[in-house]
Amino acid sequence: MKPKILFILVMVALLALGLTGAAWAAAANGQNWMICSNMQQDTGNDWVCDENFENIQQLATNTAQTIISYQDNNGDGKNDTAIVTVEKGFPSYYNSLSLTVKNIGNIPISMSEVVIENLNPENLEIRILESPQGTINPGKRKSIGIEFRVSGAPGEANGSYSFMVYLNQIMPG
Ligand SMILES: [Ca+2]
Repeated sequence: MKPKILFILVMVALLALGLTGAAWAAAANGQNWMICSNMQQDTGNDWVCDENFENIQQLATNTAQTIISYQDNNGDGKNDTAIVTVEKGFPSYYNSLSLTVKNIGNIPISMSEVVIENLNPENLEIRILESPQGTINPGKRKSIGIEFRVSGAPGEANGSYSFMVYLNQIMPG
């Protein structure tokens, strides 16, 4: 066999080994939690509040809505990220939602792992309603409460604003 052909064969074999190793590592490092479901307060007429979530009240009109969708970023068939988007959000619009997260691993998950990534920090005030000391035990579900408000001066144009919620912990299930 010519050295060049042998070299190519060895490289192909090494590449195949590398790919198998990568696939195995991905399976072994599957996430140990998943996002199952959600509920939200705005199911029709809008809610509003003042700054710092004071004076929450419902309007008699329906302008804005909140869309909650999920992503499976590591492709393991389990949703790991929720994307929350307010459409036609106007200053003072308020909504409260809960995401149900299930621990599918074998160790407790700390609520301090929950991450909220605000994609429009100039237009969204967000707060999580759970204590970071809480935990989700293996096999159990827990609702994560989150509320948010569209900030800005009254009369400012309606906009589309988003944030993402995920857990900062991916480890063997
Ligand atoms: Ca609405």
